[in-house]
Amino acid sequence: MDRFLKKRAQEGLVGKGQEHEPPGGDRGSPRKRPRLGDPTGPSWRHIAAEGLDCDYTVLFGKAEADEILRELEEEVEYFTGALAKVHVFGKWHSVPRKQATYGDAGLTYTFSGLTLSPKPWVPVLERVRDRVSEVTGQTFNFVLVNRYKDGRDHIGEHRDDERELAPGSPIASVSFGACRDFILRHRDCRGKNRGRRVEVVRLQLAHGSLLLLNHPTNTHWYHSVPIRKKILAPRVNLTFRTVLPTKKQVF
Ligand SMILES: O=C(O)CCC(=O)C(=O)O
Repeated sequence: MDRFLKKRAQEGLVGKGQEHEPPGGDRGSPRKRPRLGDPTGPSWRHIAAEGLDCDYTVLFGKAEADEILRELEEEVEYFTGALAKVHVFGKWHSVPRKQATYGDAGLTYTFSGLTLSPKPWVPVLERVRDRVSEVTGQTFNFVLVNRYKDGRDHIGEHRDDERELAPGSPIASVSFGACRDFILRHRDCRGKNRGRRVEVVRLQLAHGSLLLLNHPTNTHWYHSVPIRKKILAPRVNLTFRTVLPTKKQVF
């Protein structure tokens, strides 16, 4: 995906300042949302702000989340070599976390300027994907796995707004392991040209949780998982996406 290029190019430029952000809870407009579908299903919290629409729930209890984390640690194969590096201002740096992609056969996406196919689904990823589909009614054909070995690993501010995603489709972010801060910042409040004040939205993504980033959140808001040096435990995050099928080229 093009985004990977953009996101990776931003790394090293972000994260540091965010360390100084005070910790806190949600600053959106949390409200209970009726359970989707099955009345015995999870209870949802809706987070809303200008152009921001997210839903949060704890989808897996501790025992199941522990088991899934163990399987993820055994089964996921992460990028190595050039795919685990980022080129910023003429220098190569290691990506400050590990990444892998899995998905349906036949899909392709752009990563570091290369056209790649995701690895075929493995059972633990199918299990989480199917549970997310069950509670949301959405289907997903691709997942990006990010592994943070501890609180020094992080992801800089970016939007998941790449052209390869199906327009208007939600992104389902499922987290296992250490609870980490997830910061959302409105696009008008970034950089030198920030035009106005829109309050930052700070979430904490717990072990076994699901955060749905609904349209148009990724149009208006950037998100990040900043450095938190006191966190020593690993975290694995899965973002399930709907990628458009690759157009066949006709010569
Ligand atoms: O680890 C997370 O919670 C965020 C991952 C993320 O931002 C992404 O996959 O685009």
